Amino acid sequence: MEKKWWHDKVAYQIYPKSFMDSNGDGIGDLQGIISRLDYLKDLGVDILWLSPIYKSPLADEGYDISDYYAIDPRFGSMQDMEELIAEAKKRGMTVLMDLVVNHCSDEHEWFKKACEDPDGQYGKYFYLRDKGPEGKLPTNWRSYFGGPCWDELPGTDKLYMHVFHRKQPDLNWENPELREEVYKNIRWWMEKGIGGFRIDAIINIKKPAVLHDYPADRDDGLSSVDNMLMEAEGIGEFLGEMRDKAFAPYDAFTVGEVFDEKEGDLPLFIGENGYFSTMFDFSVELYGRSGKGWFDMKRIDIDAFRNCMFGAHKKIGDIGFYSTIIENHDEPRGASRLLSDEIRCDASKKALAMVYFLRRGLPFIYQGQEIGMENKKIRSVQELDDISSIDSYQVARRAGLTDEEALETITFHSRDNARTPMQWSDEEHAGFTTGEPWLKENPNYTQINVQEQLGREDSVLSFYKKLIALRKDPAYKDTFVYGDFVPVEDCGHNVIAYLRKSAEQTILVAGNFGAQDVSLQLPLMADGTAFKGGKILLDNGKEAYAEDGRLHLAGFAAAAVLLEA
Ligand code: TEU
Ligand code: CA
Repeated sequence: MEKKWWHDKVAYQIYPKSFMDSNGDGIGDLQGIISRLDYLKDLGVDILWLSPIYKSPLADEGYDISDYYAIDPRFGSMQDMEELIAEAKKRGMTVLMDLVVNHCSDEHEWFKKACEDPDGQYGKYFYLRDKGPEGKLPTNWRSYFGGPCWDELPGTDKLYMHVFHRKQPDLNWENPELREEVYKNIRWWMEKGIGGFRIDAIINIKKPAVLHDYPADRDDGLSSVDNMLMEAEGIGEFLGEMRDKAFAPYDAFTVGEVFDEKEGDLPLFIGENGYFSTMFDFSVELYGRSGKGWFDMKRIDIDAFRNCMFGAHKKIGDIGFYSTIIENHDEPRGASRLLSDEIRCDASKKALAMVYFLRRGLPFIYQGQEIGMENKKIRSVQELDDISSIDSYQVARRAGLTDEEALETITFHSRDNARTPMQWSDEEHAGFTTGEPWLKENPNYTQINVQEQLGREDSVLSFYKKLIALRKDPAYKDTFVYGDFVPVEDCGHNVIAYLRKSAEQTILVAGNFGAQDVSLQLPLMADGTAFKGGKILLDNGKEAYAEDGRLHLAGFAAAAVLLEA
């Protein structure tokens, strides 16, 4: 395998609106990020992915872009952005922008021009259709955020398609002129000195040749977008072209947000000369999904988490590298989702960090994860900001859940959980802003915050630092980056264990997520004999030792162990 500059890096996702506010308006901004670059450098991360900061009405918090060449004034100016890129570079870090090109904003000038002249040049940038008899919509697809995928094109008698919110009209990738506009924009940003892109919702850019109805799957008479995605063929032509014309000339690092790729497509996406450098492993995010809606999702536990992880590695083998996560800006906090109330503590948060971080793949940390931030208790639907949660709450109510039941289940999955302000200190508003934060902070900031954990040797934050240092330690780096991932299949209830194996080394990574001590049979060496013991490279402060072919883990213990013959 050809080695790439990014293979041994660690990435960090910043949700700018909630990271750090520099001017007291309650909204995080670029100067705020710049002021925390030393913190990120000290943590040990290399790649910084910024959720969108382009000009936007923020209907979907920036995933609705009205100008791809401008910074939204709420986040700062282009000069601030240039300063951020330069300051990051000074510290050996590189910045990724979010590429949101399945759709733009209905406030983008392309869309405004399409409204003025639907039959003209810009009409072809979108999916426009005539209304059918008696107002029949062109298709019965249900948008991700609820309601039909079609709305009236303002000032005309036509309709436009949006698979997300109505303020996010889908761009027509069949139009070569639109594609060239996208590539031009990518090159423009690469010229500014960014390292590459995280690529939003990309699977949605390809629609079937003929747009038509599918059988309704809820009593709203609509049908999930998934059906059309399954039918759509040929996305590779677009993605290959984008790679060749926009990414490759700059050796851009790209990470795809790819849900629902087709069976067997993984090599095309992230294999040798794939469309992207890497893509996220979303097996946890997909676990327990239900066609009925969020309210019907099944909760994941440690055993199911282990199955997701092992399944993903089986699927990818050595085709390429996944990017691994336990949370992001669309998901519950990993510590709340994967650790039930009974087992959630600092030790299990560290164990969770260890077992996902030392997998084969590129680890991404989502802001606040490194201090163990948790879901926020939301008491009423009025507290919700996220459009997706609000819709999902209504779906749950219509399905017959009481207000209390609907709130409980929706707020567990709410995207707002990850979007509460970063908890910097125990000062008012968690030290995030001197004003009123745009989204209320999690009241647990008085206990969980960066300032408290920074100097404390046994904090979750200190553990993340050690983990990053271990992964980059020249003595083990090749094994952690390129070594095989070998699952320990029968490790038992609430335990996750696997080997990272290179020609020279075998490192066992194991976490016990239960309160009881466990003793694991170590796997055999290649020659069929037993490993005698092992050197603990890192543990989470709970007792762990390898002896006579077994690994002993106290309750909630986790360790990375270099096995010794
Ligand atoms: O998310 C896309 C997304 O969450 C999914 O709807 C996905 O396309 C679907 O599950 C496929 O099965 C991205 C962003 O991360 C999110 O914040 C945005 O709201 C969304 O795209 C629209 O830009
Ligand atoms: Ca601000």
